Amino acid sequence: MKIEERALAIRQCIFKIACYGSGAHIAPALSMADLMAVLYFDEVLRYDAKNPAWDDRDFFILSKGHACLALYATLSMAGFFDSNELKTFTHSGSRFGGHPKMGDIPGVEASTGALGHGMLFAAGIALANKMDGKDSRVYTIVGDGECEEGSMWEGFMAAAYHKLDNFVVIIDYNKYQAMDSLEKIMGLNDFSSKLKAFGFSVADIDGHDCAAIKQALTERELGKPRAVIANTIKGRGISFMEGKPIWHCRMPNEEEMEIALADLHMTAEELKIL
Ligand SMILES: Cc1ncc(C[n+]2csc(CCOP(=O)(O)OP(=O)(O)O)c2C)c(N)n1
Repeated sequence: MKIEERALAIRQCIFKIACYGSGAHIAPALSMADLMAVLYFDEVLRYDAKNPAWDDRDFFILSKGHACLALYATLSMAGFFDSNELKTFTHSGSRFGGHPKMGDIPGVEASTGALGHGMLFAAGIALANKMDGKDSRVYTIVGDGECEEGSMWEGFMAAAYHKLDNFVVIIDYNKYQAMDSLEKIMGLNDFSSKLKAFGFSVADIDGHDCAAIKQALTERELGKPRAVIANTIKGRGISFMEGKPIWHCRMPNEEEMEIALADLHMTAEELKIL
């Protein structure tokens, strides 16, 4: 399967899971689908779905935990668990809640959802792996709005200070946060020069261009952590959600559902099959 088709399959799966549950963050998950496709299906992340605790694995941590639909969709497609169980998303007693929980779900390496923590946790794992002489890498996806948390900049400082060249931070730069644009709430322009000043090696790319993503994720500079600024569109793949902050956490009505299905190249029947 071509990597772009994988990304579409992830988007379809995100939407299917959301329809089985409630309170789903669809648009934040759609924005990072191409990043997940390349990470898990284009020979970037080293993992063994049948042995999730494999000692030599790379780590992926979703710092913007509210976008867990993208993580659940990807992990199920990679074979970490049976996708059928995703039908229980957000149901009482399900291990698939609205934010990912470590220990409950194979492949979930950290419990996230409180913004401003996952990235630092990931940096800690990268530091520990380095101290242990392991060559594994640690990848994390953070939100651009999440970067308004002060803790993020402590993490960036620490990653550069410890020369974590096994650490890759991907900023899902979709220009929106919960209910409005980043610019209106607290503009954080020019991530690139800020992170370079902090000591990162930086790539600034189109976050929906799979070839560019792969190149940005695989290049590294000795002694420097890597930042990939992925310019994305929030809600990418469902026309009426794209770049519309109101869709941060909202389900479509009946009419909108038809448009969403057409945009995702799915029938109402296929929607039910997980
Ligand atoms: C510490 C903390 N404060 C507030 C929230 C509520 N919240 C959930 S998502 C979100 C916006 C996140 O924006 P961004 O990081 O840009 O992610 P996006 O969904 O736009 O990709 C907020 C404020 C939270 N989860 N954690």
